[in-house]
Amino acid sequence: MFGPMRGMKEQVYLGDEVTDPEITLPNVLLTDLNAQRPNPVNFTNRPPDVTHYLGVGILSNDNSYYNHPEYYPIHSLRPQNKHSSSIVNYITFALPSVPLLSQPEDVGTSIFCNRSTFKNLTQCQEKLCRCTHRIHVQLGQEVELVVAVVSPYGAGHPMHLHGYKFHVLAMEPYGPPYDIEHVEKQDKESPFVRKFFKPPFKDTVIIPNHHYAVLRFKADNPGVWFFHCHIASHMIAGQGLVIQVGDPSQWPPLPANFPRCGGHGVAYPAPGERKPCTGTASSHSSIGAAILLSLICLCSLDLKMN
Ligand SMILES: [Cu+2]
Repeated sequence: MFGPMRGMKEQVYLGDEVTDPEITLPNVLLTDLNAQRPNPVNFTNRPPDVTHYLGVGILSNDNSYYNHPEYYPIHSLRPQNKHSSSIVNYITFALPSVPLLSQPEDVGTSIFCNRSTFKNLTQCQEKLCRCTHRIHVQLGQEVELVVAVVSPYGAGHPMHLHGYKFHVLAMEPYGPPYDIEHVEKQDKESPFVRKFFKPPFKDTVIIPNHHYAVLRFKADNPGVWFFHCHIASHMIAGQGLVIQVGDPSQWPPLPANFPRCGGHGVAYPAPGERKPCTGTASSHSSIGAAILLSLICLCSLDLKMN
């Protein structure tokens, strides 16, 4: 059952018809609600094994995928015409060219990055930092994600985790400055209040602009799991990361004859045959860029012919 909600001038319940123009609809945050079922994992009021602070949003930096420094520089565009980079902790996610889960032995470690890779993350606010963003947790750890929306553009983001459901222990607005360093400092100096009694249990949570959410799960499902914004354009533009749980030796074996890179759904390897992928995230993107460039050239030719 729902009780009276915050911000109301009078006691109003969900489903009531509100006719008084003086009464504004309240903000109902997810953590105002209770889970209907008992917690699958009985978290008590103790710190998790590991906490990751993740600032998600949109950033207007010098993204070379959209702008050319000479012919189409971002600083020559009106603010409303500027392209934006999708980010988590200022990093734009790049899909790897090799499937991380089924061919970890073919993945070069150089494609990965995270917050600690960059000595000075402020550089990513000016220039694009694009790589396969990964955080690595141990199998069985209690993991907490403190996710804050840091965009200046007023958008919320529906963040979705593959492989798990998580408990939403907290969700609140926070004040400026709107960056993840500020959120982390606040939580460490005066920890955000966590709700351990019947916290909502979900696999997607919409985090409003300039709010944080505290998500917790037990990392008992080994593998590599995508955590991303579910707005398709944000996801494709790089608003996500992968959470690697455990090491490949702890992951379930592949089914027999599982397709390898180079034969997805078409060609299957002979027994014992290996088809290692070649290339990296950047070379993969170069191929994409070459295709895009070819299309642009073809369009230009077509225009000239007409
Ligand atoms: Cu988004």
